[in-house]
Amino acid sequence: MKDFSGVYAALLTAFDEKGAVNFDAVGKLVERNIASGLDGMYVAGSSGEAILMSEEERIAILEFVAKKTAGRVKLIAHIGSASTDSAVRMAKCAEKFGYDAISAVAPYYYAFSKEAVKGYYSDIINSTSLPMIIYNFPGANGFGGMLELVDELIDNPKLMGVKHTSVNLFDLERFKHLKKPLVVFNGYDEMLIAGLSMGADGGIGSTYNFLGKEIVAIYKAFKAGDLKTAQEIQTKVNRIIETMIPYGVFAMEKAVLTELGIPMGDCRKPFLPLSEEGKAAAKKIAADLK
Ligand code: MN9
Repeated sequence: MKDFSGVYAALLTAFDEKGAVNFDAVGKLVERNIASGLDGMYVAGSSGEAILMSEEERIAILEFVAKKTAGRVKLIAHIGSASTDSAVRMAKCAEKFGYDAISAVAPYYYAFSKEAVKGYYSDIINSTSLPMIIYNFPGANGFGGMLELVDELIDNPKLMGVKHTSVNLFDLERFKHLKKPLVVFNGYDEMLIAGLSMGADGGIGSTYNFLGKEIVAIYKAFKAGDLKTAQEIQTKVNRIIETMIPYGVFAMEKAVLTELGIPMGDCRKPFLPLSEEGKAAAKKIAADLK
């Protein structure tokens, strides 16, 4: 199996003034991420606002990014949905488009039982030949039983890894020490070196879209055993993330990228447009990066 370790941008989706996907801008962002030295992209996940997009739009993004990337970096397709059937349809498309792996958040909205969530993952995993990276994001859907569930699914040879978006780094470490070695990704960018210290094989993050070079430098320094350098860059990154949080992280990331020359547009409703203060803060972040 491919070596999946490394750092992946959780690709943002650009929208035009009418709110439609702006493929031209998405293409530019793909090129920026590849040029930053990132190992790959995680496509149509939370950061890509996939939850606010139709199945057709998600499939169109998956296809576009695969064609644009053409094998230059690794690609993970997020195909998670509230509906198993929809997730399976998107997983089959990801396989057809040549993705390296699929990933799915637990089904949301209804408080599904652990057995139901287990059925969802089994159905998706059995629908393609691709490896699966389970997206553990308890903050989004309230599903907190993922460690136990992954342990129950561990014998499935296609279960390959976990994207762990949680501040519970004890669980992150435990995912690394189940019956078989899983590939574990750190999900909160502001805690990247903490996740790596607890055994994560890499990270997947939204800020990587504009801080790709810094993230690659953190990862390389950490791997080389230079914790001091890794901490210094993490602190630089975290000063920026701290500024973004009050205004909305995705809207701020889009505004920074727009300042850097890629017109990302607004986030989809019900996200609100970025405030004037937020725009000024984004301008400053972009100016400091230039
Ligand atoms: O994909 C992102 N996760 C979520 C990863 O947004 C839930 C992160 O990159 C965060 O946006 C980032 C800021 O909190 O760490």
